[in-house]
Amino acid sequence: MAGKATSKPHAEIAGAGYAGLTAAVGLAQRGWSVRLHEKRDTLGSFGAGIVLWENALRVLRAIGAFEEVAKKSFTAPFYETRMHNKTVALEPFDHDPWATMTRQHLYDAMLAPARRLDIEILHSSEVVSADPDGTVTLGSGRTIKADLVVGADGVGSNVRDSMGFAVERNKARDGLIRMIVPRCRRELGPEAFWDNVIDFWNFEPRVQRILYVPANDNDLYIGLMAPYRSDGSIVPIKLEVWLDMFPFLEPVLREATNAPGRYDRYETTVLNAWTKGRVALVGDAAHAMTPSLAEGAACAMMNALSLAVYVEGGTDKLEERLQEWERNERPLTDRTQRRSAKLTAERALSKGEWVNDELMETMRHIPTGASADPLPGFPRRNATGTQAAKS
Ligand code: FAD
Ligand code: 5PR
Repeated sequence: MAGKATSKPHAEIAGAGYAGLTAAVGLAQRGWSVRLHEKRDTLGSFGAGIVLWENALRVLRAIGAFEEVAKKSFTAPFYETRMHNKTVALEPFDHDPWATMTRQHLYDAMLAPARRLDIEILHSSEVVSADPDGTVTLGSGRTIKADLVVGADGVGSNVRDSMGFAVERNKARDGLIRMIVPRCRRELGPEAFWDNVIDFWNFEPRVQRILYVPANDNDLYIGLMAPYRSDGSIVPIKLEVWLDMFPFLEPVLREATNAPGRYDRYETTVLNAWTKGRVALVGDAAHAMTPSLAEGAACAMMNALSLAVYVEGGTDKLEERLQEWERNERPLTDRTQRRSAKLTAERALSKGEWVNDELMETMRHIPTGASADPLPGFPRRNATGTQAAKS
C-alpha cells in the first residue's frame, strides 16, 4: 500500500475506543484507508456513563455521530452540587451545550459512521509494538507496514511503551466506582431535582461522594468516589458504607450492590512527546487525565480529529505534519490536564465554583476540523456564573 502513487495513504490504528474511532472516521473522511485493531473480543465501551461538553459534541457532529448520540442522551435542567446534602451550587447550564449518556450509547453512535465508511475493524487483534518507520506488530506475530500508525490504545498503551516515550505518572488520592443503575424515579420520590445532575459530597465522617447523573429516561449513571484503598473503594460496594452517608439514595444504592463496576484511581499521564517518526499517540495513550473537568474523552476526540486534519492530502512531509499537529494542538490538552488535576487534588468541585471562563476554555474550544455553527437543540445564552443556592 505505502509507496504506490495511485493508492490511498494507509493508517493502522491500535485501539477502537473513542480516540481510535474518531481518528479512523476522520482519516477515512479525508481519503485514507484505515484499519482498526481492538484487542478485546467485542467492540464496546467500559465505564458506565459519560458527560460531554460542547467541544466533544462538535467532534461528534464532524464525524457524523451527533444526531444518533442526541437520540438517547440527556441534558439535565440543573447541575447541582451538594455538601452534606445541602445545596451549595445550582447551575442552570443554559449557557453551554452539554449532554449525558451511557458510554455504550456513545460508542454505538460513533461506530455507525465507521461502519458506513467501510473501515476495517478487527477485534481480538492486539497491537504489541510499533516502530517509528510505520511498522506495527500484532499479538499473532504478524507485522504490517503503514504510512501512519496511530496509538489510540488507552492509558496502558503498548504502542507508547514499546517505543520508549518517557511517561510521567501522577496518581491522585481518590478514585471512582462507576455504574449504570435504573433511574428509580418512583422509589426516589416526586421531587423535580431527581432530573438534575447532582454531585453529592460528604467530607464527614469520611470523604465519600456520589455523582448522580441521569443518562436518559431509564438509566442512571452513578460515580461513587472514595480515597484509594478505603472502605468506599471496595467492589461489590458495601451497602452500609454508602447508606450511612447517603440514606436518601437508598433505592439507587440497593441497585448498585448488584451492578457490575470497578474502582478506578484517578491518574494523569504526561509524555515527553506525542509523536515519533510515523507514529502518533492520541487519547489516554498520550494524555490520561483526571475526570474533574470531564474532558478526557473530549480531548481524545479533539486530538484524534485534528490529527486527521493535519495529515489530510497524503503522506508528503508526514513526520513534519505530525510534529506541527502536536505543537499546535497539545498546549490546550496540557492546560486541561493541569486544571483537572488541580481540581481533583483539592476536591474543589465540592465548592461548586468551577463554572468560570478559565476552566471552561476547553469545553468552549472549537475543535480543529469541526464546524463553529451552533449545535442544534441547545439554547445559547452568554451569561455565566453560578446561581446562588436557594435555602
Ligand atoms: P480507551 O477508552 O481506554 O480505549 C482504548 C481502546 O483500545 C480500548 O477499546 C482497549 O480495549 C483497546 N486497546 C488497548 N490496548 C490495545 C492494544 N495493545 N491493541 C489493540 N487494542 C487495544 N471523559 C469525558 O470526556 N467525560 C467524562 O465524564 C469522563 N469521565 C471519566 C470518569 C473516570 C472515572 C475516568 C477514569 C475517566 C473519565 N473520562 C471522561 C475519560 C475518558 O474515559 C477517557 O479519556 C477516554 O475513554 C479515552 O479514550 P481512548 O479511546 O483514548 O482510550
Ligand atoms: N465531573 C464529572 C464527571 O463525569 C466525573 C467527575 C467530575 C462531570 C466522573 O465521571 O470527579 O469523577 C469526577
